[in-house]
Amino acid sequence: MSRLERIFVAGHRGMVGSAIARKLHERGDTAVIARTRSELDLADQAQVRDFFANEKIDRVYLAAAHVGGILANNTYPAEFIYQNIMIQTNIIHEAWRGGVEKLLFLGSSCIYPRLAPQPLTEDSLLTGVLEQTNEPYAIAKIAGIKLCESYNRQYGTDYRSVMPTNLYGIGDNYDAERSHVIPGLLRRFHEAKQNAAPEVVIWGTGKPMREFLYVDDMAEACLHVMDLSADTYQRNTQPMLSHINVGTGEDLTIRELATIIAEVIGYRGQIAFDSTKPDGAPRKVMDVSRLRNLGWRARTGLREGLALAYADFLASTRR
Ligand code: GFB
Repeated sequence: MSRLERIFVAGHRGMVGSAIARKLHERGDTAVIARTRSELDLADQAQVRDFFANEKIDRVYLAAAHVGGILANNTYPAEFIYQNIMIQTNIIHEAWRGGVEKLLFLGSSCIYPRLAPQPLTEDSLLTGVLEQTNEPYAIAKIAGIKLCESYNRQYGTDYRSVMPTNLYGIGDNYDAERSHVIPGLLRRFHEAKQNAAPEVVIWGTGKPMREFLYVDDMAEACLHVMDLSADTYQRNTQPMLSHINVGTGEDLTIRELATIIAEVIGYRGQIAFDSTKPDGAPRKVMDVSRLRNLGWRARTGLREGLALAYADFLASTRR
């Protein structure tokens, strides 16, 4: 019997990593390798080196990252740049040393300039100034893309990068302060409904526009991109442009999002805005034509995804 491919999912306890691991388990034709933080500290180069030297890994999904919403990014910039640069550099370098030929690095739409033309195309990378609230995180993610490109150029590896739009879904972080807008608002509207509060306060002006992708769709996109042949992938990217956008291609205002979340939860009070909190980028909708040309498109509609996310939030309060 031939040996099963050994796939390392870095970050398998995070929202995206756990969704990727679920999909790989469902397929059942590979051996999924995962380590908790206490078993393997990804910020520790020696530990990561030993891991790749011993485990004979064939492919890596690099979904481990230090993530958070706009306020967390703005408040703890050192954590965001340090943790992410350490984790991704250790994994990419030691994967290469350990002979891993294929790796998929997960980035973010915040790599693109704050005022780049919309929808955001892959080639707008490094054409302008970044959004201030998450510049350190974005710089780390840009470095990750450039690590992959550089190892491909110099060492002939096949390391690819996917840039997701804002993600949400099962396994999200529902912390009131550190979370992204969807998990943050699910909690706030839920608590307001429970307490019969007359209004819910949303951060910022409500005018920024965002695109949202359900995490299971993201995981499917990751497997799809990883599995493309090198020929197909390179034909649709360029040697100097190794990253590819993942999203729905559709966005809405934060005000509209809040209204839908209120409906999903069944909250009937008022929605107010706290403009002392940052808005962040005015808009960041993805051009997803490259990924569509490669045969993938998102399946989960926003209302459907929000209902699933709300069910997960309710389950998380019981965990
Ligand atoms: O989701 P979020 O933190 O991500 O915020 P970003 C999106 C928008 O929602 C911002 C507003 O305009 C926020 O001001 N917002 C309203 C809220 N109420 C809330 C709330 O209760 N919580 C949160 N978090 N936002 C992040 C980056 O930016 O996007 C990360 O900081 C990452 O680095 C992520 O790239 C995808 O889209 O503004």
